[in-house]
Amino acid sequence: MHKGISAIVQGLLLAAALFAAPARPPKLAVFVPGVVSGSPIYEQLVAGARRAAAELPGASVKVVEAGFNQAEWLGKLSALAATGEFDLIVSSNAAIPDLCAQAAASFPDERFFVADSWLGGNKAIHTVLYNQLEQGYLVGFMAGLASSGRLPRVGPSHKAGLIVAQHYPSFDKLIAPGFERGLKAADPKAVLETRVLGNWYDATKAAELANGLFEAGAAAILPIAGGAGQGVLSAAASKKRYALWFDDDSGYRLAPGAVIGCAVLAQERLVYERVKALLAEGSSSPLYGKADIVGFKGGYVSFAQDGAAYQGLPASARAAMDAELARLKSGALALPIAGL
Ligand code: RBF
Repeated sequence: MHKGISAIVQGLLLAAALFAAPARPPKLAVFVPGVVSGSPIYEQLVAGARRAAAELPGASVKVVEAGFNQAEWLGKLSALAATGEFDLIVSSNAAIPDLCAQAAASFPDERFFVADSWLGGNKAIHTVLYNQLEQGYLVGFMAGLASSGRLPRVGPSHKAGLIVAQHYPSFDKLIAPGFERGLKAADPKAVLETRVLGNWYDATKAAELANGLFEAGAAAILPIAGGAGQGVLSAAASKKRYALWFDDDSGYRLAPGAVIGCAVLAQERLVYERVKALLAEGSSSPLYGKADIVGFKGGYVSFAQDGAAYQGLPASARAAMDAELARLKSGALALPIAGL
């Protein structure tokens, strides 16, 4: 009897405590593997996290720029998890889920969302991969219009280039193969040359590599090099050739006339949506452990057609691109991926 009463009293006290406990406002950390400025994919990462937080009363966002020394990333990520302060650590790129898995082994209560990456089966981590086979294809096709001589600045050269900061899974398995497929769809004779820069910030060296490729005949080049990509845009402008741009449509404004295509990721929207869902569902959200893929179909990968340079291209070239986009939309052109 005595025992029974005390159990009831304890139960009531617990219920009262749970009921009265104010929900602590969520705390978010954004781990930027690099620096934000100059990398549209990271600018969108931060903007998406901030938009989600702005809609949750009292929520805060701490942004940590981990810099370009990748050897320091695990230590910096673990230090963030070790504070135990953050409901969720948000990040982006193919190298990050492995580091999260290591940090989660030491700090099992921490939760992670990593965009632009692929890892399933870890209950502390949710990842979403973009279909970058589609993204690469879209600007590769524009490069092929240039290399086949259908655009004003250059005759048929049947050459195009990629300048990448470093090799990594989503570049090697999706972006580069997608670009090459698009290139050859528009210009079956085209040859693709790839140059590796060695870092994500040296715009001067990127311009030198681009100049070399342009001198060897490349009609158009796509940089995948973060802030260093600006060097490729200035080389294209000064050589009167073409460049493509990735992740947002800022290329059209950064090098007017030279950038003829921007393949856009809706990273801001994705991060906003997933962060909101994860914070609402809490640490046992069924999204943790899941690896999703998003792409052209949901509007997460697209081709920006509103740039002045794109609008100024010959109508026949724009019609060819329109037809390609229509094929992708209808499913006549399918570029499925199964992960990384
Ligand atoms: N993309 C950037 O725009 N800026 C960067 O600093 C950057 N650093 C990266 C570092 C690593 C280790 C990896 C794997 C990717 C990096 N990316 C960076 C590429 C990014 O994840 C994405 O592939 C490209 O932005 C193309 O969508």
